[in-house]
Amino acid sequence: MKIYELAPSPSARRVSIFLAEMGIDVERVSIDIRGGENLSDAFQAKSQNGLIPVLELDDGTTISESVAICRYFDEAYPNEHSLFGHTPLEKAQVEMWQRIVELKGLFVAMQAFRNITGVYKDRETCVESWGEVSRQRLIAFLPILDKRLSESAFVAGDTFTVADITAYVMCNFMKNLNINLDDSLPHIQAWCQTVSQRPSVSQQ
Ligand SMILES: N[C@@H](CCC(=O)N[C@@H](CS)C(=O)NCC(=O)O)C(=O)O
Repeated sequence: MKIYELAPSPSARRVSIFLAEMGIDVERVSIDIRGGENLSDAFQAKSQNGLIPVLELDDGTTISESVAICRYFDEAYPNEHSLFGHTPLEKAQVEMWQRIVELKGLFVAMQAFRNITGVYKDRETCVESWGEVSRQRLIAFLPILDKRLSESAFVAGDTFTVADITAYVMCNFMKNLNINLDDSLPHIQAWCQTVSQRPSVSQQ
């Protein structure tokens, strides 16, 4: 089994933190995405979306999309971590927050970065003004997350879940957009401090 990735990239980090939480070690193959290695025929044959990360199982089956990869490990390795929730209600709440943080936060941050910097202009049309709009949308989402974290210790409830991994990766990625967690976001600040001390995060 192997994971094709670029370790510091946000999507690869989501999987790495998840696997560290689970205590699972998987061989990694580094892909030079900025150099376009993911555009090669060899990589495209493995990846359903042309992006990293990709999990390749021993029988050659491949799985793209970071959350799908995390779900595979959660289901295939019976565990008590409940990173996707345990009860029907918890599972729904984790899914809800995971989707909210991804669609209003991390995905928007990635769009802002790609369009403002033009980092992938060799493969897509970049619109700087759309990047700026995305950056503002991300800033507008932060008070929503802060309010949520004033209500519960973690994003989806009382325990650390995959939704926290997505939110933490998003908060870390924001520095690439010159967005800081200022004092108007005290609950995100405190939660970030807590999450940053987890071995799955601090030891990578
Ligand atoms: N929704 C996907 C996003 C994957 C993604 O955007 N990967 C980026 C790195 S973070 C990538 O491969 N970029 C290379 C490219 O766009 O050509 C996931 O969660 O796996």
